[in-house]
Amino acid sequence: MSQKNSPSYANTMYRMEQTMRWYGPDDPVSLADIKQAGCTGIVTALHHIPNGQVWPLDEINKRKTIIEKAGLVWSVVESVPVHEAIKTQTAGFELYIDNYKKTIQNLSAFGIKNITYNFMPLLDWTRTDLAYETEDGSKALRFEMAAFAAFDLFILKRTNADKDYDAATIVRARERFLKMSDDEKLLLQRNIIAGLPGSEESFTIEQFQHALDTYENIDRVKLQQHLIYFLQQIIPTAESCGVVMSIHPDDPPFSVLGLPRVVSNAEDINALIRAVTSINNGLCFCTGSYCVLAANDLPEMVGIFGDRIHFIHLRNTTRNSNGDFFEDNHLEGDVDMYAVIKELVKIMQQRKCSLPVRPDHGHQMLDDLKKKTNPGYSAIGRLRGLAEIRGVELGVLRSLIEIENK
Ligand code: DNO
Repeated sequence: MSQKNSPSYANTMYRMEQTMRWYGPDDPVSLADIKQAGCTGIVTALHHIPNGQVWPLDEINKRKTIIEKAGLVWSVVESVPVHEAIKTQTAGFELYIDNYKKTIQNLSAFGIKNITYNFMPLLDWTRTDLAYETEDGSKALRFEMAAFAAFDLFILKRTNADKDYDAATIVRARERFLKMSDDEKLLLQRNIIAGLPGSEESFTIEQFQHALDTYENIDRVKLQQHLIYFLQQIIPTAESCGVVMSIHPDDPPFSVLGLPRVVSNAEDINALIRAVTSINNGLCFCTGSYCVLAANDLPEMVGIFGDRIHFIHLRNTTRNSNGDFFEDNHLEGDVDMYAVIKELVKIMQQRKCSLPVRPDHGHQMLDDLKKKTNPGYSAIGRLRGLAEIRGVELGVLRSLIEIENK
């Protein structure tokens, strides 16, 4: 913003802390690239530490030092994964909770105070297609219900899977499956269960069938109880170290493969807040995930839960009546991004703080189409998304200032 055009008080307003996810030293997108995109913060995790183990102080320090040498800060941890035993409350879960607390303390010792996690059974985020060609030739991530049901019914062959789909979806799934080549079936299977970037679990079909059995007796109510128990244990530790915990919503926000979901809408969030009222029990507000449920009113949710939104993923999705959705350009799709950003800007002024925001995913486009990229995490698509978001934020801020001064 040029000095001449910007009123000086605009500089006193709180703005988004611009961040990007970085998968560590092997990420094809470098810290220097992220800096050039205009970010000041990094969102990362120690993906090499096995799920459930304490993150050692020296490993945290090593990662933090690399980030700071590049002139950036480690703003958010995404994610400290929650061990499956904690979700199912099976053998060893108390020990894994203790380990989780120690990891919170260790991160806090280095001034890293914002931790994201999710409580999705077995799979983290799920898509059927990682290279869906959009109108302009760029590639997006997509969830196609018929392909997903085809996997469930005819590849995984899950018991009673047919009860989870309506008749029309089953017909579409069968047609879809019959037209798939063996390679396409394998790719679909890999997309769904072999783990997308950031997922800490990866399964073969046999392993997955076995893993599904661990949820045989766990319904929505039980999973919610387990999440609340986990929060009751870890939030006092987070509070005593000044760490905020941000839960990522279910992606997609509905039951998949018969697995229960507990963080999909405002009602789910309210249940967590009622049980553990501390503000450290917070949210990662992921617009692209919540938006897939048409009933979720995102700007309203920001207004209601604004005091406990500690981290924001801005991403857009376009859905249709078959239950499909694809990740659209950041300012196109079903998320009213202007309205969401406007609410966030207001919340930041009320709370007198900047909140870390990352452009969540982006299309694979331009030069990145020729490169090997982490699906959703190529540089140029995210750069485009961030630039658009930042432009909307500036417009909102300036118009709020003008209204105030009229
Ligand atoms: C996908 C991400 C998720 C997210 C985790 C948080 O791109 O939004 O993998 O990091 O669910 O624990």
